[in-house]
Amino acid sequence: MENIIWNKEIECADRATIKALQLERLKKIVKYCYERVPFYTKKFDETGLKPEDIKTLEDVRKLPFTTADDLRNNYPFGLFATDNKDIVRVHGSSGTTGKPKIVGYTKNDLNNWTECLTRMICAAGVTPEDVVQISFGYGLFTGGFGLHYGMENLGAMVIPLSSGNTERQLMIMQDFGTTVLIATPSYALYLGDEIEKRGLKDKLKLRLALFGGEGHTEEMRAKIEKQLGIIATENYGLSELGGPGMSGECYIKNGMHIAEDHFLPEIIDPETLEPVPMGEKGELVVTALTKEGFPMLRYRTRDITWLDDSPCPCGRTSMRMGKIQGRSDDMLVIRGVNVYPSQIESVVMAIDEIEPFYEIVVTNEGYMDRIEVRMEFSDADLLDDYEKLDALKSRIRHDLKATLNIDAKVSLVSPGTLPRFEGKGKRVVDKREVKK
Ligand code: DLL
Repeated sequence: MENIIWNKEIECADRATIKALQLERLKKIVKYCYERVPFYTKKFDETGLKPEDIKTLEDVRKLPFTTADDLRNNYPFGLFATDNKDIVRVHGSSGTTGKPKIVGYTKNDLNNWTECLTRMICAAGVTPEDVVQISFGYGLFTGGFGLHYGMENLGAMVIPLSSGNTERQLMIMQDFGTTVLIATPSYALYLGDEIEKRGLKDKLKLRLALFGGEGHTEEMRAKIEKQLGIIATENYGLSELGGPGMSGECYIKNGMHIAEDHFLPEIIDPETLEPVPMGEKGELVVTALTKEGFPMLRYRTRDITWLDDSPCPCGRTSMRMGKIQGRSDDMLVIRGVNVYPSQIESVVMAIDEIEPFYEIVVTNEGYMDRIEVRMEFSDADLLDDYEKLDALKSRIRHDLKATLNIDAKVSLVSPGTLPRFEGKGKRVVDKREVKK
């Protein structure tokens, strides 16, 4: 399959060229923020920092951080740098409760966003011949619109279905000959399960999927790829930095290429806030280098990852970021032990007799935290065979203990009974009064 590099000049530029461009843009955006966003003016003045103090890329560390709380405190438009008349679109975070984090785009911002997405989808292997079913939500969520404009810019045929209505998704997938699916991995898993159950795989032309908006384990990706007979790439972004398009895997799948001419990434130790050496894990902090409507200096994403500047066989020279290891606020502390939901997902995916759907329920009995992992067994006949069911439960409990270092209750439920998700999955139900 032809693999297009959309913007060779930037995507394959040597490191010195990229760094020079980043520095030029960093200086410009710092001055822009200082002059136009009172929030930044105040922050700079409090510490005596002047835009002229930014002389090298490393000087980015002199800048103040911006956090999710800063967005909330300035809801809805307080961090915008232009008049509302220059804002042509707003989007927001995907949370369903409370006030969303609102971001705004000027016309130029939308053009840059489309450019970044076009690069990303080409890197994944999409071509103008593809028929692309966008099953990300359209709305305040950035996923649907972001991918939409990128795909149109490339010249692919776009089916703007949005998420949900699985019957219709499957009908259109067959009737229109969809070749590329855009979905959260949770929704792709749900679709894949339905396709398998209905024996539709051979009636489909799917060859590729672009996932994003949430993480998945490699085991989960392999399962969906097999189920649908496709390859799936992973893509990352967040509303605060404009949405998808910040980084995405190429077809080689060895880290997500960052659009470094628009985003300057750093990795910090979330406790000390100091930078960590290249390749080490920490919290991703990003400065948006070109945004006009909603510029963002040193945004603390809370996502844990690492950077990789080694060359990629695809020919792109951009820095890559590793798979998100979890959010620093995703981590559950159970009886003093740190537990990431992704660890549990790895265990679930390794057991053949279990479906890939699961739910993690955390409760508090007295002072004791309890964790229960609910899973679906695949073979409905197991219901009549208590001995086998018990043996399976004990095996899973043993595997969970070996991975998590704590005892978890295992509950096996009938196939098809746990929730399915059309957007991002919500697999943790924390019922504790005081969450740790
Ligand atoms: O999820 C933007 C997006 C849409 C990216 C579609 C890719 C594709 P938000 O709704 O603001 O924006 O959520 C951002 O989702 O901080 C991460 O914690 C998480 N996230 C996004 N992509 C990934 C990924 C969009 N590939 C938050 N792996 C981020 C892990 C991800 N987590």
